[in-house]
Amino acid sequence: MIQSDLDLFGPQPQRLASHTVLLPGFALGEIEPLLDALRPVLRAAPFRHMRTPGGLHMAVALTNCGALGWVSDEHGYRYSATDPLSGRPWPALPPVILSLATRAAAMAGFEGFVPDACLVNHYLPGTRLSLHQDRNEQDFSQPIVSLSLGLPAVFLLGGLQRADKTQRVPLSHGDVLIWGGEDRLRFHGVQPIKPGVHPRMGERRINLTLRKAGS
Ligand code: MD6
Ligand code: FE
Repeated sequence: MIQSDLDLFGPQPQRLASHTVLLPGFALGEIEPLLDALRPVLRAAPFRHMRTPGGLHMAVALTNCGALGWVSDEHGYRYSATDPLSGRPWPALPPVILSLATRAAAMAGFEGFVPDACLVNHYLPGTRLSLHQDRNEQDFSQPIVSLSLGLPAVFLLGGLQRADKTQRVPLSHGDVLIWGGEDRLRFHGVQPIKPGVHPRMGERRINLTLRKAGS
């Protein structure tokens, strides 16, 4: 039997909602350059556990690169131009990461996406991210581009109300998820990461979310 031509190009984009697109394995051809770019970022701005405004320790460890970084403390959630740990600006957004985000966004129909913030989340097995909306950015007309690395996760894609039912979306190493438009304010979260060791990344999941946070 002759294989369908489509199969020769690897997994195809999947539309999960009207303005939500999963690009399976989109980053697989550039993992090493991405990791090379991430290493100096993590040296300058190490992962840390921030506190929620309610005083709880966040299970996910995080850091940022780009002009703006997402931070959380007793005053609330917001974007800051400086790393509260060092008092210095966040490390610059590496060109290879910026390029990946712009290309992925264009594939999903968001031409001209230029992020100014990259939130880097670190999950150990057992870590989850509870259902939330991303609404600290100035301009909700811009999408968010999310890159998954390491251990697989189940992403929960909800609706515009917290109580809406959620879709379970498996995310693997190298997958890129883009969402915007009318999906931009959907509730979402990550189920607890299953124990495991990823052959390249070890016992962790790292997720990069690229946003246009400022105006
Ligand atoms: C994560 N991601 O996948 C957490 N937010 O680790 C997010 O919270 C997220 O992946 C907005 C858009 C895409 C995302
Ligand atoms: Fe989010």
